[in-house]
Amino acid sequence: MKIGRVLLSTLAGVTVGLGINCIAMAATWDMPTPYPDKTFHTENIAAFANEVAEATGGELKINIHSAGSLFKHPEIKNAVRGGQVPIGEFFLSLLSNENPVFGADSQPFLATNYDEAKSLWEAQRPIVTTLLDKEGLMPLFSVPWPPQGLYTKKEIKTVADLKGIKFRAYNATLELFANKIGAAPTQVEVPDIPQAFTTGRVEAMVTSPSTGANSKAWDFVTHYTDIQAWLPKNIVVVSKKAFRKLDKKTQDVVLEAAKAAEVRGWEMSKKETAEKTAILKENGIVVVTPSAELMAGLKEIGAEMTVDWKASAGAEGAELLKVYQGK
Ligand code: PCA
Repeated sequence: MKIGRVLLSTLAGVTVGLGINCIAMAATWDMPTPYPDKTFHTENIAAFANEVAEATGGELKINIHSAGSLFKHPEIKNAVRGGQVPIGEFFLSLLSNENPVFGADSQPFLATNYDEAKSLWEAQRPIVTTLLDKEGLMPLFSVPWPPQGLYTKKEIKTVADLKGIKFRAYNATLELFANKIGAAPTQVEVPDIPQAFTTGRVEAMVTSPSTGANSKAWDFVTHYTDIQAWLPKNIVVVSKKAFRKLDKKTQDVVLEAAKAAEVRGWEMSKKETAEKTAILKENGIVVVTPSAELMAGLKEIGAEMTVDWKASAGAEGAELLKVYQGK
């Protein structure tokens, strides 16, 4: 026993010594992301990775594995949590089953433009940070998608026109929304959208002009109704364990680059809205301003969902709304 202790402390001494040397050693972080390379979120992350590599003189290299190529989208958060990868990106509201606060940005018509989305994120961020912290994760930055609109194969004038349509969903909240409008939802990841339409698994979707244009929606739908229903966000998180292994200087570089990525990402998102809506038009999609009747019907469903969300979101949800609505 005694010998064991002596050995251990010697070993500890050696480890400390090695640790000091390790600080200057280069690290490579594999980073799974869910969306294809030519997505502004992925491009923003590539710029973040470049900045980190440059500012650390190549000491920290971030290798991006886009489009769910390393881990499937629903597995990314747990891959970071479980230490399989140090960093990853995912759609924040996918965690709404863990806590409804994660899904606030997908509540229909709660925040429908960039200013509101910003206020919502400011209210949401401290709660999200605390919740993720308990799981050994730290948020680095979060960026919204452009306002979500409706893609269909015909003109939609009222909620009733959506009845029975096979509908693509990307989270539980959108699935519920689709059910409430009388549609039939199926979960489909972004890289699988074109195939889901061409094989008839789905006939309509709610997503951004960005994802619609990138998926070449004109190949399978005819109308885009600009309902601006919500601005859901992606989030980039790092495992605290991996972060702690970096020396202070490198940690600061990562945090600075993350701050810059959030600012740049929001700007990129705003620019996307007009640019990608124009591309939809250029390719023959009829871009429609929604009828008052359609909006009233959709908003009624949204209001109903927000009441239920509030009831399920407990003290944290109440706190979020108090801060958000107080702005
Ligand atoms: N694009 C992603 C999330 C929201 C968006 O605009 C998607 O359609 O899954």
